[in-house]
Amino acid sequence: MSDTVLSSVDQGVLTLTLNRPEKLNAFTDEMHLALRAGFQRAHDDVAIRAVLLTGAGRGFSAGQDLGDRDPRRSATPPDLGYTIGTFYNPTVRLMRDLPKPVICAVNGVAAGAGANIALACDIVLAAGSARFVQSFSKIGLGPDAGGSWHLVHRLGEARAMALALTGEPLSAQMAADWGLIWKAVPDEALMVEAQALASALAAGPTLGLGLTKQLIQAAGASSFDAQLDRERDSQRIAGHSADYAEGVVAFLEKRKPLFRGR
Ligand code: LHQ
Repeated sequence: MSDTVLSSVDQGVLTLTLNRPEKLNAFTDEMHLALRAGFQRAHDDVAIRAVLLTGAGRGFSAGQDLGDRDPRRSATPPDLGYTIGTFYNPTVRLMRDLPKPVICAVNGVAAGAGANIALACDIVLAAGSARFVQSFSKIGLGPDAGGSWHLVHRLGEARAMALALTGEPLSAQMAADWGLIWKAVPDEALMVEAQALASALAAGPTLGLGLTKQLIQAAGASSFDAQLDRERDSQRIAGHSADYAEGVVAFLEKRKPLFRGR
C-alpha cells in the first residue's frame, strides 16, 4: 500500500491517516487510490467495525494537489469532471455506503475537497484550531466531493451559499455551533477523544449501527411516511441479529453487553 495513506487496525478500528504533511495532505492520484483501498478494506473485512480518518502533521487536507493539476503544463484545458468522477465520487460513495461508522478527526485546516471528504464522514470531531474552508471559489471552481449537498442539508442555503461563494474559513467551534460537525475539542484532546469514540463504536452492534447510518442518511431526502416504513424494515432486520438478542439479555441480566458485530 502507498505511504500517502497510513493504515493500522486496533481492536476493530481501522485508522486511515492522510500522509503528505508537507503539502497539508493535498490529494494526488496515488493518495486517492490509497484512500479508496482503505475504505474498500473496511467494506470487505468483517473484523473492521469502525473507521477513523485523520491527517498527519498540521493539516487535515488542503483538497486536490494543485501542483498536480498545473494548467501551465498542459496545452488543453483539463477535464476536471474526469477527476471528480474517477477519484472523488467513488470514494465518497464508498464512505457513505459503508455499513460501519466512519469517524473523522480533523486535526487542522480542511480545505476544498479535503473539507468535503471530512464532511462525508459520519461523525466529525475537529481540533479547536482546525478550520473548514470551501476554497473552491478562490480558483474558479464550485464545491465538490459532496460538499454542496452537506452544506445545504446541515446549514441551510444562507450559510451554505456564503461559505461557498466567499471561501471564508469557518472555525471548528463555529462549525460545531452551526451543526456542520459533531464537536470541536481542545487540540490536545482530539485524538484521544476520537480514538475512544471509534473504539466504543467498534465494540458496538455493528449491524444495527450500519442500519442506523442508512436510516439517518435516508431521512434527509425522504418523506415522513416513507421513513416510517424504512424504520419498520430496518427494525425487522436488526431484530434478527445476534447483537439485538445479546443487548436485550444483557439488559435483563444487568450486565454490559458483549456485541460481536453480527
Ligand atoms: C498545497 C495545497 C494544495 C498543493 C497547500 N495543493 N500544495 C478537484 C478536481 C481537480 C482539480 C482541482 O480541485 C478539485 C477539488 C479541490 O480540492 S479544489 C480546492 C483545492 N485546494 C485549495 O485551493 C486550497 C489551497 N491551499 C490553501 O488555500 C492554503 O494552503 C490553506 C488555506 C489550506 C492553508 O494555508 P496555510 O496554513 O497558510 O498553509 P500554506 O498555504 O503555507 O501551505 C503549506 C504548504 O502546503 C505549501 O507548500 P510550500 O512548499 O510552499 O511549503 C503549500 O503550497 C502547500 N499546499 N495546499 N491544494
